[in-house]
Amino acid sequence: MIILDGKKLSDKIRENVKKEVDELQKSGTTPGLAVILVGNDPASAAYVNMKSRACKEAGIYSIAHEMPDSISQENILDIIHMMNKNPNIDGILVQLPLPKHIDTTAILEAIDPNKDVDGFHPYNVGRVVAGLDGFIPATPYGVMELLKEYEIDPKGKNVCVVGASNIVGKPMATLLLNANATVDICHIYTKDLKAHTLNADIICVGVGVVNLIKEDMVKDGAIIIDIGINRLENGKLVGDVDFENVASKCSYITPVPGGVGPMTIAMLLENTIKSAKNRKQKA
Ligand code: BQF
Repeated sequence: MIILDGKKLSDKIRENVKKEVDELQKSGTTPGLAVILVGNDPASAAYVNMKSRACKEAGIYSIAHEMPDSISQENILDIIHMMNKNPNIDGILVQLPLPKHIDTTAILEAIDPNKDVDGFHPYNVGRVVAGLDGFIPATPYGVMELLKEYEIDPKGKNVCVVGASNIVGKPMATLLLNANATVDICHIYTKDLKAHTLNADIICVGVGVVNLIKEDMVKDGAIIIDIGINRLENGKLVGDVDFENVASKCSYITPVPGGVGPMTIAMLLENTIKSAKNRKQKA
């Protein structure tokens, strides 16, 4: 069993991003990221901090717009319109989830697709589905880079994606399909999850259920990608896979923490400099 070390690869990618930022800066372009955080969910605040810190380390200019839960949709849209117009901002990211009184789709659709570094705007979703160049959502993008680093080619493999969110599951399935895998997408209404996971050469799971994937659901030698993030009562961070019992059965597995999570941050930085390069090219 080999650990897919996302921390190690993310460090490598972030070093490379830093070098590219240096190059951009020498030619007069400083990449910029705007992060919008609504409300006071501690997990969301922690993710935003992580992203801001990563930007700073890489030499990317970042500004966090923090606003109370009570903010109106119009006020959020105003900030987005401002950031759309701001020539120093290459990427705009709205930390999800948003409060219930906010229409998330309306917010995501307000972001200029050329600054949509999270890749959640329908324009980029469509481009990625069509196999065209566009912003790829950071988490599934990170998984694909992790597979590439360990020379795992999804082509012709049976992949089971568990979870069908717009942020993780659907784009994950899309990227794997584009890489010529045969993809099952499972979700809460799936009748026999185990039948799907047992058939899989690669399982990608991200639903937020502790120990959802147990050893009897995994084929010998399978590759396990754990995208789940759960905080236990004792403060410990775990994924959706019963790591202790599953690890010995599989050929490769991602740990939590230190697997897919750090890759998410690294790919956000990649998307931000991709946008900055596009801006430079247009100038
Ligand atoms: C690690 C996220 C659920 C809902 C909204 C490193 C992160 C996590 C773990 C991180 C996540 C999860 C992010 C580790 C960003 C990934 O060492 O294992 C980094 O910061 N993430 C987010 O922005 O929104 C979420 C999960």
